Amino acid sequence: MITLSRRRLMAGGLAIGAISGVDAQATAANGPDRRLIASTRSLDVNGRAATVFRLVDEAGNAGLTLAPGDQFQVTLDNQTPDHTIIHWHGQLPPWTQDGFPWPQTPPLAPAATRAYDFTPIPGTYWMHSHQGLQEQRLMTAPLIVHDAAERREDRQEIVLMLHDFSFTAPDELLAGLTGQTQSQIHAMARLSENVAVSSSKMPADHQMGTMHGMQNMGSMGSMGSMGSMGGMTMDLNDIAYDAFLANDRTLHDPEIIRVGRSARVRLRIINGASSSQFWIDLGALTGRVVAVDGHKVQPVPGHRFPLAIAQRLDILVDLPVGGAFPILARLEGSRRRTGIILATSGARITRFDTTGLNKMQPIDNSLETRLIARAPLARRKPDLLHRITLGGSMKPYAWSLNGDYWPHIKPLMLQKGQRVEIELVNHSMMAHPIHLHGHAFQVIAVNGKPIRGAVRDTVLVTPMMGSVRIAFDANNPGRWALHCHNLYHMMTGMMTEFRYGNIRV
Ligand SMILES: [Cu+2]
Repeated sequence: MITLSRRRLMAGGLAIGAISGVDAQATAANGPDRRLIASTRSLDVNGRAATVFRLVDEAGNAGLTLAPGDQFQVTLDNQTPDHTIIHWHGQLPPWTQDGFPWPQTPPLAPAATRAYDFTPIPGTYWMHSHQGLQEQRLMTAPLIVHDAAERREDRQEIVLMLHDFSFTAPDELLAGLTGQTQSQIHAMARLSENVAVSSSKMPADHQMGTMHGMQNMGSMGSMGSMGSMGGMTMDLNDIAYDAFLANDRTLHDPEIIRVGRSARVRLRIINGASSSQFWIDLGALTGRVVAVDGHKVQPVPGHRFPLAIAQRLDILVDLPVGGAFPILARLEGSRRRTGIILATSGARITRFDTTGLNKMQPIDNSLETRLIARAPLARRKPDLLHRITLGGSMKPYAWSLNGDYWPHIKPLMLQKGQRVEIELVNHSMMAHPIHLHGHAFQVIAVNGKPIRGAVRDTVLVTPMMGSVRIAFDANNPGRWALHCHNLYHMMTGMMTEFRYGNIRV
């Protein structure tokens, strides 16, 4: 089904051409209408071919890059054999264009198209499927929205997208975690796409027993690795992946990006992994973090920064001399790594192993507590406070919010115009990157300590009673998901809904 926007109709013949798919190339050159194609492709990983998804623009480039002032006027064309729905992660569209499979916004059938039209916010964003486990099969891509000020900086822009990759089918990975059969997994995947059921009780066949909170400290899964924090162990890395990809390549055969001597670079780093968190390691270079999740912050200098699942970092780097400079993403709790190489002309490029010498610590909120928003929320007392407890365990493998498992949740209600605060408290042994759809929030406290932190869309809540408080203005009426962005946590229940009071469902 295609809805013609008023703008499209006014744009006349060329735009109509794009909608019927006749002349998309010419239209792209002449107007803001863009095509985004979801399809499959073959990807070579470690010398072995895998069939994965892709999201490309009309020129075949991954994702979308919008110029300053461009409207997000996009026709999504599903050329895959499966239903799909694409979420514009971090963007603030009307809820019916958010790309979440609510009953009112069902997934897109094979061979169908759907038109989108909203005003994007500038910065480093990304897009990914919100259908089943498609994200793990690389139905992900960058979504870069330029602003005029960044253009004037005249920096070389380098997008670095990270993935975790397995040759094993994602539903088998999930089955391996939960101990369920594939048909049970398929039933669970269907549940996750359905309407939230207003119930705080799990159905009998999903009863997980008393496994919330810290009672399960002794029964960790065998697949995961562990880190230690204050003498206690925490869970990391639920899945043993076959590879970690930086712009679709491993560190054995990395992307080498040519830069000028004393180049001025803006790295736009996107953690598009399904279940892996990294330390970004600039090696010999020093960078300045100037934006997180697309939102500007006061610059923070450094050479190693944590990056939770779904988060983004904009880092400015000025090369001091010529040479080859690896930009590494090092898996937390592991020696494994991926990355790209920046190289000036004639630089000797050494080979890098996909495992490093040192095992990395778990990522933490050490950067978060140093961030200061360039455009903070106005100071205001909250009208509404929701406390959300993060629970779950590796065995049995299931994750919850306030003890409820999606879709058996009670929507959290809010009203337009309210200042809302959410206190996220993590009772589990694992960190959770929590993402709120449709709103940019400010981090206002970490572990009980107030900060005037970053504005962003995904925040890490550290394990073992770690807490984060976020605030946002309820200015985008609709139904909105809040969930853990670890795909396997979301799929086993760690999702809920924020619903504005006047929305008909
Ligand atoms: Cu989680």
